Amino acid sequence: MRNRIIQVCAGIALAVAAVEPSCAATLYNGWNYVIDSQTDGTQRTGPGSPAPFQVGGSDNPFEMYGMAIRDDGDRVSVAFTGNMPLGGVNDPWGTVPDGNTAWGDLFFNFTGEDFATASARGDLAAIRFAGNNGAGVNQLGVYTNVTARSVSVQNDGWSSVSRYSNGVQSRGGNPSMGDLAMNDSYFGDQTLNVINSGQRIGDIDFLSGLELSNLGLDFNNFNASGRETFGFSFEKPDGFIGSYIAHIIAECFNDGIAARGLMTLPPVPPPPPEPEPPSIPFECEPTNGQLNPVLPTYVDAEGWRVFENVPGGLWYDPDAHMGFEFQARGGTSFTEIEDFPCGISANDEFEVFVGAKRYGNKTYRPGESLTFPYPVQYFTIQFPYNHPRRGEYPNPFAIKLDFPAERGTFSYRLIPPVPEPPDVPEPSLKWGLLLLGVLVIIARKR
Ligand SMILES: [Ca+2]
Ligand SMILES: [Ca+2]
Ligand SMILES: [Ca+2]
Repeated sequence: MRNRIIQVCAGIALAVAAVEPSCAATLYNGWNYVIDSQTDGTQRTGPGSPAPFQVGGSDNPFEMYGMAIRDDGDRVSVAFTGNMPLGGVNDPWGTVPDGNTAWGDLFFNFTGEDFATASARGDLAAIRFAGNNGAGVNQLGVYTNVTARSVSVQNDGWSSVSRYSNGVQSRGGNPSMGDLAMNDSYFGDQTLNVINSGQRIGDIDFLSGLELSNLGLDFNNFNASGRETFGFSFEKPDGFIGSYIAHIIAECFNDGIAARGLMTLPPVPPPPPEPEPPSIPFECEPTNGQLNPVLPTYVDAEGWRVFENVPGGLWYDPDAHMGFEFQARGGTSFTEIEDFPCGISANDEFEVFVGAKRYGNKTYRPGESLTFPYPVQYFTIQFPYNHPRRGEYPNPFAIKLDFPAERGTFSYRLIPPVPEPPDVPEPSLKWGLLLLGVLVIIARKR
């Protein structure tokens, strides 16, 4: 989903109610975008007091359009778009003492407290990227333990949030803080907009237009590209974990934008996979008993190969197949499979079923034995029909069995084939043909 829009903005903010945020933050190509109202930047249009001003307009240098934040785990990138250059706006009316209205500082608040509370406690983080604003610190960079202050009034700006908001609405504009409503209690009514104090902990690196583009930045996707787009990145500080509110406000409080977001810990690389133990082919040698088993006394009309009154503890010889069923006769029962044949089934593995239940929940191999918990009258042994080693190991299938008494009588036969779809011969006919085939093979063997 990271390359797709998670939540599409409902156009630009014109149709949105005056105090509503214009658009919830939207993840697109790895950036979390927040799109601001395009009619809430205010600009003085002449000298004098009260100041004549306009709201919005593509020629309005204070209009902010959007902000985007990218979290790459160990690094954070931020981009802005709007009409305000990185160097700020020179004052043509002689009302700003330093002659320039600059960008404020970008604040991050991970505390869950409102902005003024977190500021009073010195719990904010901030990024100083505009060196000409009136912050209480000088160097550009990443700051923690930050308190904030307002420089709005000395930059010919608004003295409170409500005055600004009322001013915008009085000119038909839509005041917005992006993800937050303009009247959100997070801001209260103060115009805090630059760092007052803080501890510098790291640098920022400005990103060129090409670098931003290579990182996937695309404000055009939201119809929100201003005349100026710029950005920077910085190493993520330790405290940048969890949900946050980030916001930027111009020195004059003529526009601002806030984002709600979430930052995560850098992903921990998964441990390297354990090397698979090498697959060792099972090795065994057919026993004398398997190679020279007891042969059936006779084959009855239903295909049962009958062993009549044979001693227990010997090998008995069925043919290799996908499975055999064993039926005790004349009061005999089976107590134990004493051994399994070698070189018959795939990887020499056999499954034993008593009724429909697989016995022991395992497969058995040559050299293993199986003692039934009580003597059984009937069981089946099943193994893969397409045995890859059948050709290489032309050993006869035989099975070593024991009975409760010294001698017993039993029979075995091939497990009847699974019924076929209706476009083949009827199962009874097919079974008859197979039985005939088995008998012919037996006749040839003898
Ligand atoms: Ca704006
Ligand atoms: Ca200034
Ligand atoms: Ca705004």
